[in-house]
Amino acid sequence: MATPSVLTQEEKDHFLAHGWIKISGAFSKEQADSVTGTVWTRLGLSPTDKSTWTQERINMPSHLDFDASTFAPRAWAAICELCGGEDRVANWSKYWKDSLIVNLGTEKGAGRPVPPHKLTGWHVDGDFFVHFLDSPEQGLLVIPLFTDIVPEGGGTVICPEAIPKLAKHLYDHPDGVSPRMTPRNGLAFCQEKDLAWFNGVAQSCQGFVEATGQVGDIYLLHPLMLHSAASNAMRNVRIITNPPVSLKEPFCFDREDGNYSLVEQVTLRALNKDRLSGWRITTPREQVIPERVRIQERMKLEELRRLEEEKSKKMKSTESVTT
Ligand SMILES: O=C(O)CCC(=O)C(=O)O
Ligand SMILES: [Fe+2]
Repeated sequence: MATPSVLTQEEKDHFLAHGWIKISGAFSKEQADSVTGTVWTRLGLSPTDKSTWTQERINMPSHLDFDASTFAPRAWAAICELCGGEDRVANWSKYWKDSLIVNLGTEKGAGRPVPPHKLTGWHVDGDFFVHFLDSPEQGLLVIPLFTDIVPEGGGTVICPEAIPKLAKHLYDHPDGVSPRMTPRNGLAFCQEKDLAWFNGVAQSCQGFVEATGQVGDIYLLHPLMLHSAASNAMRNVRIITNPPVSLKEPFCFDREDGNYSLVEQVTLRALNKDRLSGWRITTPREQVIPERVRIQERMKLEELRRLEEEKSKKMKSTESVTT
C-alpha cells in the first residue's frame, strides 16, 4: 500500500514550481532550546555583550544527534515524500546533529543589509563529493530554524531561478564536477579557492527569497538550490542547521514506470525534459574530504574545553552553597 501523502496539493505544486517549501511549526521552541542551550558556552561568547561577537558567522562542529522522525515528524514525512518515499532515503539521514550555523552579523553591517547580487557566498551544498546530476549524497537540502528570523536578520538567501542553470551544467558534465562546479577535466579541479562560478550564476539572476520564519519552521529545498549566507543587519542571533538528506541510490531520470520523486520532477522540468533516456555518468563517483572537517575537529576540542570549564564552575558554586 502506498504511504499516504503528508504534503498538501498546494505544497506539492509550490515545490514543483519553485523547488522549495516551508514547513511551519515543525518543532517547538523548547525542542529548539534543547539543541541550542549550550551555544554561548560552546562559542565562548556573551549572548548580551555584542562586543564579544567578533566573528560574523560560525559553522560549529557537532556533539550529539537526534532522530528527525520524532523531533519533527511532519517535516521528516515531507522529506521522505519529496524524495519518493522513506525506502529511497539513506537511514543515517534521519539523525540530525547540533552542528549549529550561527550568524551574528558585524558591527559595521548593522542596519546595512547586503543585496543578494553583492553576496559572495553562493553555493549548493555537498562539499564532500564529486557532483553529478544524479548524485545521491545530497538528495535534498534541509534548513531547520533554531531561532526566529526576521527579514534582514541573517536568513539564508535562496535563488530558485538558478536551478535550471545548475541542472544544465551538471547535465553537460556527466564526467562530474568539483563541489564548486569545476569540470573534472580541468587542471583546477577541486583546487578552486572561491565560489566564483556560483557567484556569477547568482549575479545573472533576478529572483531571490530570504529564508525567514519562526523558530521551529523548516525549509525543504531542491539539492540544486543555489543559496548564500546573508548579512545580518538586525544582529539578532540567527541559528540554523543544514542536515543533508542522502539517498540510497542515485536519482533516476529514466524510470520505466515513470515513478519520479518530486525532486526528480523538478530536475526534469529544469532541463525541459520528460525523461533522460540514456544519460549516464561517465566516470566513477568519488568522495572529497573538505577542509571544513579539519577545522571543525579543532573547534570541537575548544568547545569541549569550555563546556568542561562551565561544568566545574557550576559544581564549585553548588559546593559553596551546600557547605
Ligand atoms: O548560514 C547560512 O545562512 C547558510 C549556511 C550554508 O549554506 C552552509 O553552511 O552550507
Ligand atoms: Fe549551504
